[in-house]
Formats: sequence, C-alpha cells, structure tokens
Amino acid sequence: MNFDSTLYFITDSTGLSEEEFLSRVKSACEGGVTLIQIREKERSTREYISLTLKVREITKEYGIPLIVDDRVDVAMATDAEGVHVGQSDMPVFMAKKLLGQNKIVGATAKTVEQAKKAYNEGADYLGVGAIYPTTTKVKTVLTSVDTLCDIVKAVPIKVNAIGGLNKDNIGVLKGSGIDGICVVSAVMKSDDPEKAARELKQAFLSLKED
Ligand code: TZP
Ligand code: MG
Repeated sequence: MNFDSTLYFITDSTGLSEEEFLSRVKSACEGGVTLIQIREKERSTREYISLTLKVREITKEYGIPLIVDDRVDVAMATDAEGVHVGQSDMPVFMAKKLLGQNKIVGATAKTVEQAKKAYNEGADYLGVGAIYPTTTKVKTVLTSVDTLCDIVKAVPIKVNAIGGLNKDNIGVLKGSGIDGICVVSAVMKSDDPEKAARELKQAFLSLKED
C-alpha cells in the first residue's frame, strides 16, 4: 500500500476524555498529518477495538491511513490500514502474513541490524529512535542521529525518526535522508493540534528542501 509518512502522528488518550481525545485527533487530521497510529497500552482488547473504530471514522473522512500499535488482531478486526510492531511484539513476517500484502507493517528499529532484519521480513517502514528523551510513556533508549543515518542508508524502505521531536528541535535531522517524523506530544498535547501539525509538517518539509 502506498502511504506518506511525512508527518506520522501517534495518538495517546491518557488523561483525556474520549470526546477531547477524538476532537484532538480530528484537529490533527485537519492540520495535515499524513499517517496516524493509535497507540493504547492500558486498554482491554474491547476498548482498544472500540476506540480504534471511532478514530477510524475520522481517518476515513480525511483519507489518512490508520496504523494500530502492537496488535495485529485489533488491526484486522477494525480493518485498519496496518500495524506497528516493536522488538517484543509479533515478528514482522508473521504480521505481514496475517494482514496480507496490501496492509502496512511498520517496525521499530534502534540498530542497523534490527533495521535490516525488519526489512528482510517485509516491513514497509521503520520508526527509529528515541532521538531525544521523551515524556511519553515508553520503554526506549536513545538512538543517535548517526545510527539513524546508517539505517537510512542500509534499507530501501521509509524511515521515520521518533522521540521528543518538535518543530524547534528537528534541525538535527537535516541531511539524514529520513522520510518523515513521528510525534506524540508535539501534536497530542498541543492546545491547538491543527496548528501544531501544520507548523511541524511545514518545518519538516522546509528541512528536507534545504
Ligand atoms: N518510541 C520511541 S520514542 C516514543 C515511542 C513510541 C514516544 C514518542 O513520543 P513523543 O511525545 O513524540 O516524544
Ligand atoms: Mg509495541
């Protein structure tokens, strides 16, 4: 499946009412995010499915592909466009086999070795980081920009940087050759997700141009 990973928005409903959460997701879509991942760590399977279906109504309206974090079953049940798997989730080749060739399977990679393995197993894109420390709840270690650049050179699939990124600190990614950035807080925690998304996308596109 063809997709644009320029501004990959990862949601986090922690501390938000469902109404506020969905309103922020919609606002981010209005601001031009190109890919969305629903990422829920504390919910039951039924709650995860229910919220994914609600997010899906919005992403369909905007024609933005929806990726489900961790859970191939939830992605299949909701007919989402894909799944994102980490190093302790289902292996990429199994996710690809279950979802089929027309769906997107993304993987987390922190080393060139992990990146090549994910690519060889059929991953469609990689999320690489954390580039900066993050306030989002996640078990991660920092990945250097040098490693990010090595990964970009090592695999022919899309590579996105992730972790603590915002419009004021993405300058370090200049010249890295990445396809896009993944953000949670910079959009989700903004008072105006639409504006935040628009500015971030513009900042990244300008960085790519120079
Ligand atoms: N993986 C590495 S860092 C991260 C994930 C899911 C969280 C990124 O969140 P934020 O708020 O954009 O730093
Ligand atoms: Mg995971």
